[in-house]
Amino acid sequence: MGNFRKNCIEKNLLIGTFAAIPHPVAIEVTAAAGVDFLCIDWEHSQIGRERIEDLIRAADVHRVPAIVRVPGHAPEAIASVLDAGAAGVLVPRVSTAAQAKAAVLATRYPPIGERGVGPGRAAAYGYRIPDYLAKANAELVLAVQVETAEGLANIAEIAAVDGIDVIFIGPGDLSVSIDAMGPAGKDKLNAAIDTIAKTALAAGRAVGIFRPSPDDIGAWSTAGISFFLLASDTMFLGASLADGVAQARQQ
Ligand code: 3PY
Repeated sequence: MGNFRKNCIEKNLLIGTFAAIPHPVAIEVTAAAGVDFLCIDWEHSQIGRERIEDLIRAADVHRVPAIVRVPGHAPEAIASVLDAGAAGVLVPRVSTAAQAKAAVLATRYPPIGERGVGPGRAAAYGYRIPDYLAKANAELVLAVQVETAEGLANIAEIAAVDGIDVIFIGPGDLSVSIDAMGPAGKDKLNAAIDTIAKTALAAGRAVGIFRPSPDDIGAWSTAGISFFLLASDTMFLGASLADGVAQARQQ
C-alpha cells in the first residue's frame, strides 16, 4: 500500500490545503511550505481539466501527494483525474450510501469497482498498465465529502460502505444545509460534526475536515479527526498579504 493511503487509513495526522490557483508555481510554493498533501479543487475553482495534469506533475516533482476534488459524481471525471496521476479523489456532496458506493465503483478497478483501464499518465501512457493495475486499488485514496443534512442523517450507512478511506466533513455547506450558520449556529454545527466524526470512526473510517484557519486543529484532532484541509492557496495568499499591508501601514 502507498504511504499516503497508509497514513490516511492509519489516521496519522495529515495537514494539506486546497489548490485553487491554476498554475504549477502555486503548487511548488505550496509543496515547499511543507504540506503533507494537497487537494486540487476542480469543484470550486477556475482550474480546468487539462491544467490538472500539470498541477499533479508539479506536485509529483516535490513528492507531495495530490488528490483532486472532482466537480460531482461522474465516473468519467473521477477516472480522468486518476488517469492523470492523482493520488486519490475527494468526491463532494455524498449524501447516501448509494452515492458512496458509486464513488467506490468509479475509483477502484475490478473486482472491487468498475473503473475503466486507460493509457494515461498514471500508467506511463500505456507502457506500464499492468504495474499500475497491480497497485492502484491499494494505493489510491478515496475520500467522500459529507456536507448536507441528508448526509448527516445517513452517515452510518455511508460510513459502512467498503472501499471508502476518509469521510471528509465540509462544515461550510453543512452549516447552510442544517441551518447552523454563523456564531449563532456554532453549537449545532459542532454537534453535527461530532456526530459524523464519531459515527465514521466507529465504522473504522478515517475522518477529515476543512478548516479555514489552524486555530482549532488541536481540538478536532483530539476528537479523532486526522485528515485536515487547511484553507487554500488563495485564502493564504489573501490573508498573508492583507496582514502584511496592514502592518506596513501602521509604521
Ligand atoms: C465546506 O466547508 O463545505 C467545504 O466544502 C470545504 O471546502
